[in-house]
Formats: sequence, C-alpha cells, structure tokens
Amino acid sequence: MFKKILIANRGEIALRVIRTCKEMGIKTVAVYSLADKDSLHVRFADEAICIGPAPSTESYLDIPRIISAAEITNADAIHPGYGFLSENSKFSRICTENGIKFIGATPEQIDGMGNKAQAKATMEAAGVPCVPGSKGLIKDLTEAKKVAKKIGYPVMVKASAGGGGRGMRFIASEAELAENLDSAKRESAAAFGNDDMYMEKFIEEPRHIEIQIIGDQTGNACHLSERDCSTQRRHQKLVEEVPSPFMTKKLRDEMGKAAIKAAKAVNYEGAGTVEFLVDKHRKFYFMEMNTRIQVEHCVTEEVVGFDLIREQIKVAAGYKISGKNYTPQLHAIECRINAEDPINGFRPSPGAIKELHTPGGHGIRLDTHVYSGYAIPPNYDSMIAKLIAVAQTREEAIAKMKRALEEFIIEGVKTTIPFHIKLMENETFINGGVTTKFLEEVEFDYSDMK
Ligand code: MV4
Repeated sequence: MFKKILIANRGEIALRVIRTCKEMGIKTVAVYSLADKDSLHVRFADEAICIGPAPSTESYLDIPRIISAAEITNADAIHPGYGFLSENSKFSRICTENGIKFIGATPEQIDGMGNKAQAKATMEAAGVPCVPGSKGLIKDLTEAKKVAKKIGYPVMVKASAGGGGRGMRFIASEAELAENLDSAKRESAAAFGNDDMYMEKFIEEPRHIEIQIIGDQTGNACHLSERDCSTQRRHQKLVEEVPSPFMTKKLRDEMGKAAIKAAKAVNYEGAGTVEFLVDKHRKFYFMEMNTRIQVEHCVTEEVVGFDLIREQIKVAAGYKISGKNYTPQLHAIECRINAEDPINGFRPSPGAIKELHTPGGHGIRLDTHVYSGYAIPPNYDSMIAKLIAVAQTREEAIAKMKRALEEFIIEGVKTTIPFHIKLMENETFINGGVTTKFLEEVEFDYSDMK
C-alpha cells in the first residue's frame, strides 16, 4: 500500500481524499495556491506545499510545480481528484516517468477517450450501442450532406476534441447544415486547436444516465449501478440520483453489461464512468467515458455502502476487486450547492461566508470545505458543498432533502439552495419526468421566498 499520497486538487474533493487516506493510515500532502492558504485541505493534510498564485494555470494546472512538491515530500502516489489535471494524459505520463503512481487512467486511455470520434469507434467495435451517424470524422460538406440524408434530420455535429456541449450544433434540415458545420468547426478550433467533426442522429429529449464502473489490474471490471444526471443547466449538473427514476431492472442489466464491455475494451483500471443518452423508448447510446472520480460519486457510495476513493486507492496499489455488480437497495439524491445566484441567471457569487449552519440528521451527508468566516475565492469553480440525502424510497429522499435544504443557512453569498428547494417541490421532478431539456424550459418563481 502507498505510504504517502499527494492530492493535486483543492476544495471539497481534496478534503474528501484526505479523509479516506487518514482512515487507511496513509500520510497526505496538500498542495495549494495563495488563494487557498486558509483552506481546510491545507489544515487537515499532514503536509502542505504552496505551489503558486491564485490562477490555476500557475498552480493546480502547473505540472512541474506539482511533481516537485511530490518529490520534495517523497509522495509515492498522486490523487488528481476531478477537473484540473485528472484527465491530462501528459500529467499521467510524467507521474509514471517519475516513479509516482497516478491514481487514474493511463495516458493511452485518457487520449483514447478524449478523442470522441475515436472513443465512439472503439465502443462500436466492442459492441457498445452508439448513436447512428458518420463512420468516424466527416471530411467536408458533401460528405456531411450525404451522411445526414442517410440517417435523417434532425442531426447533430460534434467536435471530436469536444465534450460537455462545446463545439456541438443541432441541425434541423439541410438548409442549416453548411452554416452550422462551419461555426461548430470555428468554435472547436478556437477552444481545442482542432476542428475535427463527426455527425450523429439527434436524440430527442434524452436522459443523461451514467454507469459507475471499477476495474482492477487483472482485467476484471464490475459496475456499481447508474446515476441519473438529467437535471442540468447549460451542461452543468445540478442534481444527481440513484436509482434513476426512469430505470428498469432490464435496462440496468443491459446498460451495466454495455458499460463493462466498454471498460474491458480499454482494459480499464480504477474508477470510471460510462455516460449514456437514454431516449423515451429506453434505448441507450454511448456518449462519453470519464476516466476520473466524478463530483457525483457520493450518491453511488450511499447506495452501495462503500468508499469509492478507498477502492480507487486499493486498485491503484494492485488489489483485486470483488467483481460483483450492484443493484441499489436505497435511494440517494445529491444537490450541488454553488455560490451562484439562481435568481440572476446563476451568476457567480464569491465572497466571505458570514454565517453558516449546516444540516444534519438521519440520512444526510454534507461534503464541503467551507466554514464560517471562509472566503470563497473567485478563481475557481463555484461549487461549495454537496448535500446528499439517502432513504428507503425516492419519495422519502426528496422529503429529507427538502428538510435539509431548509435548515441549511449560508449568509454572505448567494447560493443555489433556493433553486434546489423549488426543484424538490416541482411536479415534474417529483414524478421523475426530468429530461436534459427540463431546465431549458422552466424558470422557478422565487417571490415567496425570504
Ligand atoms: C446529444 C444530444 C442529442 N442527440 N447527441 C450534450 C453534451 C455532450 N456530451 C452530448 N450532449 C448531447 N448530445 C445526440 N445525438 C443531446 C445532448 C445534450 C445533453 C446531453 C446530456 C446532458 C445534457 C444535455 C443537454 C443538451 C444536449
């Protein structure tokens, strides 16, 4: 087992990893930027190294500084958390070259899944269902017209280097094709330095359902059931839950098998997620594979009953997994609490927390790095807490979540708590009818809230 792990991240996930390391008897090293010198991950780690100024390009994204911090402190592994360097193939490679175990995917896996057209081809070859579309990249407008005619409008063009909705266009008819293909290419070139495009049939009002997988170094892989992440706004997830209210036993079995095929096709080691689009007929299609621990891993932990960070560390150290697939026996919901103002278009609201009262009680988990007096820096993402409710049924989990949200007091900054309270009262949400289109269409009325 590792003796000392450096956590190349900040915020709640850095704290989350430190907690598990402590329980496992592993020493921890925090790295931090000047903006985070008063953060809890710095306080709770055994050692802490300042790696630079506030901008992440000069701190949490600066590979040489992080490697130096690991060498100075003699860390034998690095946990990258999510975001930052967690899916950076260069970082994964450099860790290995320096004799430091990267707790995540290999450079080949990261690059293979980062190239979306290639990832899709790999999955198709492995027998994972994919959205009908172009075989690989589309060369030019002539080919785009031909493919679109064959699969039928509406279609989508997607950037092969993209993800999370960037460099993606909806195209209703041939008349719109040339212009949209062009603007998608320009957006992708500017964002990723690459304008490769592929085409897919448009799936109407899909649900976003992902399968958590875990693989070990012996080539074994299993799934830990699904997470429904359909409650998104502008490709930002706000709520995740398991089981999906749309799930059936048969669909879970099929999606679980497909996700394991996906994992085995790339010899996947560690924790990963296979994302699917699911249409109203419960047909599912591979969308992306994430080669990291995700923000929403906690809902899975609550229904399967074990610590996913611990499993990640064990697998990285060479331990075998049990190989058992999981069916959720409980219901868990997570609300992302962001320092954003839902009344003003979710505008970021950094600043000092003047007063804090956190919820608790039966079935409530709160993962957060904030405390009373903590100043939320404006330099990083705005998520400040994850509130998780777990209960026997979905109905009870919603009631518990609403109760916990109502006793959660954060003063000094605006948060997404009022949004979540409205959501827990919303009929479509209560009925399990949320698709990825839902938040594009509703605007909650907050006038009755204080
Ligand atoms: C789609 C789609 C409909 N049809 N692909 C958005 C993010 C990117 N990873 C894939 N996305 C979509 N791809 C086809 N062929 C609809 C979306 C989509 C979406 C997907 C998941 C979660 C939220 C979404 C919001 C809008 C569009």
